[in-house]
Amino acid sequence: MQHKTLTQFLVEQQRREAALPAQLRLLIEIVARACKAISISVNKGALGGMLGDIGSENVQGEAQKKLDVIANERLLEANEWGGHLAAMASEEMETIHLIPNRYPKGEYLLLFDPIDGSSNVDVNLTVGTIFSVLKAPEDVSGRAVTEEDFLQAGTRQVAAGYAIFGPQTLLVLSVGTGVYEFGLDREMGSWVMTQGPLTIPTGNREFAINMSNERHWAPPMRRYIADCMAGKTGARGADFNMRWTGSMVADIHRILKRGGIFLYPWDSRDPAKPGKLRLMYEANPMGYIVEQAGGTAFDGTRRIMEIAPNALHQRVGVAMGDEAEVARLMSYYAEDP
Ligand code: AHM
Ligand code: MG
Repeated sequence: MQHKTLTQFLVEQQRREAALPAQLRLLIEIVARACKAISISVNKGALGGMLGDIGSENVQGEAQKKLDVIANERLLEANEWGGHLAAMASEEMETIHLIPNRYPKGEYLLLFDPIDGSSNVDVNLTVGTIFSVLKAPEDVSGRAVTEEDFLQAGTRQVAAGYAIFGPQTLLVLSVGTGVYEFGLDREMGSWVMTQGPLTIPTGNREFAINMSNERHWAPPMRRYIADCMAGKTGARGADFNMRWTGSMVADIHRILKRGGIFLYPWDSRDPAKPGKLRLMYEANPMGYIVEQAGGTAFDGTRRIMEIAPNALHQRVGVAMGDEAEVARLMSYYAEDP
């Protein structure tokens, strides 16, 4: 069977009635190409001197891995010259990255987490690259882009996706017309569609959470997990299974394929950090993918994609996946706000 390439898919999207704009198509092709380069670096590991810390901290105060920095550079370099972007923002950079004056400025804003799950890099477990695309305000062609231009709700995303570097390298993407998966064919050097549109299977009794934080969670979160843990004789009347990879991309990918719920909830440790995950680089793009696949994404009080951001590196509580499971958790929060 002849498989469809990413390029063919994007051309088809361009020919639809609600056409994918040419600049957005170019943007996705370039991000996908950068993800190929990142995949090569990830695969080289120790043989290419890719492992370990670089000895610096990022804006979040986290130790930066060599691959965090390399992947960040690959994405910046690949996306500077095409004329499709007004600016970029990254989990690994304190502030936004402007397009150099020597290149034309485009209509879009690109945000990314270059290596998500980077604590897994040195132990050869799955990591990924997450990206989110917003439209720049119309007047940016005549002025400098600012951080405020990026502070748009997730509902304004025009595309989002992730590359996952696991046993296979895959690209999972939505341009607002469902979620599609592409595998990296290393012989051809191209992304080839392997599945889509993806729909989250319902009813899988599997949750993903870092249980070691239990004592810090809010009461409704503790109740939800206690019910899952109680087994057949408890409130849920069923046994649940648990999985936690330490890479959001891997946990969300599993949920897209076989269902369940992913949780990194609000916790009480640091009032300035309502959760671990970042709204703009993790929760919004993954929320977009999950909703496009029929799931729900919720922060404890509201739909994640409706949050009006107040800072580029803002953190947020995250619950996403199977709509029925997220709805149940939402009802616990509503009963005990
Ligand atoms: P990172 O982007 O710095 O790698 O951090 C995000 C990761 C997520 O992929 C994952 O769900 C979470 O952090 C794991 O956290 P923990 O170390 O508490 O298990
Ligand atoms: Mg991350």
